[in-house]
Formats: sequence, C-alpha cells, structure tokens
Amino acid sequence: MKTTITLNAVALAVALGLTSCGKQSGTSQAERTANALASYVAPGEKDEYYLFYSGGHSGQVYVAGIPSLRHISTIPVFAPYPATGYGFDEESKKMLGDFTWGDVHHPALSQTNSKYDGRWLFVNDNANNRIARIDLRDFKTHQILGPIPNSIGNHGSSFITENSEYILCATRFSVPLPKGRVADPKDYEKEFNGMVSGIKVDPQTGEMKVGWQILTPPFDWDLGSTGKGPSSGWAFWTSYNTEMAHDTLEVNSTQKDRDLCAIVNWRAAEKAVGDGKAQTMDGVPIIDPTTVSGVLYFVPIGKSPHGMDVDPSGKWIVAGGKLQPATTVLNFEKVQAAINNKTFEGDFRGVPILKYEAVVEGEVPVGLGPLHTQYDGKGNAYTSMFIDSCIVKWKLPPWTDAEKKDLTKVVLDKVPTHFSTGHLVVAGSDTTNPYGKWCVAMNKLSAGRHINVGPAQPESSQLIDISGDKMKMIAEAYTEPEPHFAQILKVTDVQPAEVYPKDENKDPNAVWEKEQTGVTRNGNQVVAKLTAIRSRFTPDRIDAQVGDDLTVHVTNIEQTRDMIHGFGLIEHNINMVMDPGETKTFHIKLTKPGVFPFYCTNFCSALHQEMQGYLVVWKPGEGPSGASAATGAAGGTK
Ligand code: RUQ
Ligand code: CUA
Repeated sequence: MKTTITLNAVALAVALGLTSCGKQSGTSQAERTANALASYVAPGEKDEYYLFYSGGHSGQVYVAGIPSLRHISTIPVFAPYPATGYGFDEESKKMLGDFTWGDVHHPALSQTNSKYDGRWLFVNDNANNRIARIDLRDFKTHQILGPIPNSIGNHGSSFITENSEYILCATRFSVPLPKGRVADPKDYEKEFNGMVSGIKVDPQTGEMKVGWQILTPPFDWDLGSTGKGPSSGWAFWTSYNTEMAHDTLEVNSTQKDRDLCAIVNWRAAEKAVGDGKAQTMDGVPIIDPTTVSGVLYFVPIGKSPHGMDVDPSGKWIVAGGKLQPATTVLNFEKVQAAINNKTFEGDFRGVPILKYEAVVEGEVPVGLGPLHTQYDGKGNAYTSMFIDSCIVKWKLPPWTDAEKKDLTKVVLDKVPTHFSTGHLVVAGSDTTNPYGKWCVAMNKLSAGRHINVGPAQPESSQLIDISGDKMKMIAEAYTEPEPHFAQILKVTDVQPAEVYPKDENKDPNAVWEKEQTGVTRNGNQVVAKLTAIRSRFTPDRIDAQVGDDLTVHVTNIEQTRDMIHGFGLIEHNINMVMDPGETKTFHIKLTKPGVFPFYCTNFCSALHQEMQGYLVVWKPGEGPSGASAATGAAGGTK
C-alpha cells in the first residue's frame, strides 16, 4: 500500500514536471553564446565523437555526432530498413529470421584490455532474446545470434568482458525451462527459473556462440556490468523481484527493502564447464550454482535497484535504488574478502549471501530515483535521476572521515534534465580510460519542449559538459523511440572502410564485366547477374515466366565512396541497396504475369532517374524460353 502511494506521488511529480534539482540554468545571453559555440560544428567540419545509441523497440541503432548531437546514420539491426535495403536481400532476411522487430537496449563496444578497440558494437534484443554484432568496419549488422536457448527477456545484456571474451546476459523474465515447458504461474517459485548466459565471442572474427549458462532463482535480473582490474573476471547484476512475485509486480515485487543482486565469477563458470560440472539443457552446458560453488553469490541492495556500474578502476560498484534516494557503493576488495572469509548472512537456495555491512562502502544520498551511474576516470561518478530529473555528480571513495560521517558532502553538483532521465553515458565510462568531457542524458519524456508533433512525443537527449567542476547543460536534441543506453567512441579510434575493395568481394555471384552478366535458365530456375554503375543496370531486362524461381544478384561495381545504387522492383516488395563494391541477392517466386519495372532507388547521378530496367514475366509457355533464349532476352546488353 505504502509503495503504491509512493509510486503515485512519483507519477504526479513527473506529470507536473516537478524537479528538486533547482532551476534551469544557462539562459543568460553570454551563456547561450558559449553553449552554442561548444556544440556548434560548422558546415564542413566534423564531430569529435560517435554516439551509438539504442533505438529501443524501433529495433535499430542510431549514430549521432558529439558535440553536435546531429543524427548521422541509422544502423538497422532487428527490423527491416528499406533505406539501406536491410531485410530485403537474402543475407539480411536470413539474419532477421521470423522476426521483424526487436527491442534494443544496451550497446557495448568491443574491448581489449578494458579499452575500446574500435572493432565491433554488440546490442541486445530484450524481446526476442538475441544479440547482434555490428562491424565498425562498415557500420553494418553482420550477425544476429538467437533466440538464445533457456533465456527469456534478454534485458540484462549486452555486457562485454575486458577482452571481449564474452557478452554476458541475464534474463529479465523467468519461465519454466527448457522453453516450451508449461507450468502454472502460480507455481512460479518452484517451476520458473532465470538464467545468466555467457555468449562466447571469437577473438578474430567476432562470431558469437552460446558458451554456457548459470541457472538462477526466478528473480527479475536487471542491469549489470563487468569487472576490470581487481574485479577482473567478475560481473554484477541487480534484480528487482527477489520477492518472486508473478502478478501485480508493481506492488508485489516492491515489498522488500533490499533485493538480492548477483555477483558472478565468469572465469569460474568457464572453468566449471571445462571441468565437466555442467549439465546440458537445450544444447547448452548449464551450471547449477546450488551444486557448483564459487560461481554465483548474492548481495542485498536497496531498494528495487536498477543500474549496477563498475568504475574505471574496477574497485567500486555502484547500484542505483529506484525506490531509495541513494546509490549503494560496493567495495570489490571487501567483496573479495567476504567471499574468502565466508562473511555470509545465510544463503538463498544454496547460494551464499554476502553480509551487506561487510561489503558496502556507503550509501550516497543523491536524490530520488537513481538509475544508472557513469564515471569520468577522475574520481567522479554521475548518476541519472529518473524522479528528480537531473544528473548528480558525486565523489567516489576513498572518502575522508568527515565525508564518511555525512555523505551529503560527497554530492558535488546537480544539473536539471528534461525529463525523467533513464540512462546517461559518459564518454568511455566503462573503460579504464574514460574520454570524460561529455555526458549525454537520455530522457524518457520531452513533454512538449519541441514544436508540437501530436500526441506522441519524441525522447530527448541532452549534452552536458563535464570537463569543469560544475556540469554545464549545453544542448538538446530529439531522438527516435527509444534511447536506452549508448556508447561514445572517439572518431579517431575507429577506421571504417570507404568502399568494399573489388578484390575483397568473395561473393561467388559477383560480376564485374559486361561479359559475366546475363540471365540463365535451368528448368524453372532463372538466375540474373547484373552490374550497377552510374547510371545503368547491365542487363536491364530480365525475362522469366510465371512459376519460375527468380534469383537476382546485383553487384555495384563502383569503387568510389558514397556511390550507392538501389534495386527496387515494382509491386514485389523488393528493395536492395548496394554500397560500392558490394553484391546482394534476392530470391522470389514469380506468381503474376506482367511487365515490372525495376529502378535504382538511391540517388546516384544526374541520370539516376534513367537507371531502370524491366522484369518481363510471361505467362507459362510464352515469351523467350530455354537458357539461350532467356540469356538472349537480356536484349542487346551482351
Ligand atoms: S534499462 S532506464 Cu533497459 Cu537500460 Cu535503465
Ligand atoms: Cu544508381 Cu540511382
């Protein structure tokens, strides 16, 4: 009951736009000018950083520049995206499988020695239990792994280990396992389980596969992060349903003052599997922590915590208690000592619970609704406040005795945000060497701070300069639904390709010369191989018949940057887009007779409009037939 009142008060505060962080600053003319210049990137100049932010249930990843906050590019991941032809050619269709959407939450840049190595970006799909890998060589999705077996609600993910050995994931939901087994939700505690998954990443190629899993009680695992330095080999997750409620979670999962968070020794998990201590479920080695010790520990954290973020030194782990006006700081050295000395306060289903007082450094009174914490590498932490709508800067330990006695003293600064900040990101926070300088607040509500676009409002991102003692709100931009976490990468730390070099195109159906192009028939299999270059397709005519299986391979033989061609086929729901040097393929069954123009969908030259051709679908038995006739029908292009 008490909780309901609290939550209603929270909702009211949000609705009224009340914040306790003080008045909006930065409005004097001099400040406006300074802020404008700080984020201004003049025409022809470039941003200094990439901001990769999750697109939530749009299923995509968006790329913006910092400091301009301009949207630069969309990377389609879990949903078709006609603008780049994603989800129309055979390869991307196969990656998407049966799904046309996903729910992207937490992007993770690949790391070597706990620093970004500029190779890959991994993102999770909360909805369909998948992980995708974007290659930063071409900013495209190259693998979608999943649905992951024995995993439901892949939200506590994708957390990358210090040398990209694993993507670690924890389940938001619990179900009877293996998937497909049915039990009554009333028997939740007995029949349902959650899971922590270690997704193994190939160090050379980035190719992912499911490594192992750790069975957990049916808590709802929330956000987490991975260790480094002293906490190397460990990972941490909060949970918000230690009550193991299965209905009316708003009330029933907020009963306890502290929830059990998970401390996972992933190196020990890897070793346990190597030592044959796992049992297989749905093809995956599963570790049961009630019988395999040293893999999983619990620690109580108040109250309904959300983020759990390891600082750049690897020593401090900060959890944000959604319903407690404080962040909890764990000291990993104390965690290690508590494990070694068995300083436990009992166990839950055989998993030791670390004694709270033995591992906690302090609770910092940051304000209402602390969610996520980021770091600048200079001893400061920045916490997003969902209810107070602000970012709070505070000082990490070590603290003086006076500070320890009164931790309000370590709260250094607050800057209001608009409104209801979810995630925030500080450039490089999850590495040992944050770039610092910039923080981006990702706000859930923009509440009409923009020109009116009807009842649905965009989310907002706000750029905050954190280079000085006081944070400075610099700029604001609006984003597609719905940004969760983001990563910031220095532009000079990645080297994307400008074209696909011809000699690296290994597609067996790539064609580069006119003589290699054409249309061939084998039974009812018709194969067309086309080149695309400003401003023509060769051949520009494909003859086939109703009932044929048509496969079309198009190679963009340009080797000039940004010379992109599309292949849109009228009334067949096909739009492929080929970058310079790229070959793409689509396959369709021809079901209706007619003459169907195809055309280049990506503006490429003054004669782009002329870049077109015809697919002639004859009735069965009509038109040119047989291989030679079909080839000949390429009509003068040979
Ligand atoms: S969660 S607003 Cu999906 Cu990242 Cu914290
Ligand atoms: Cu090719 Cu437009």
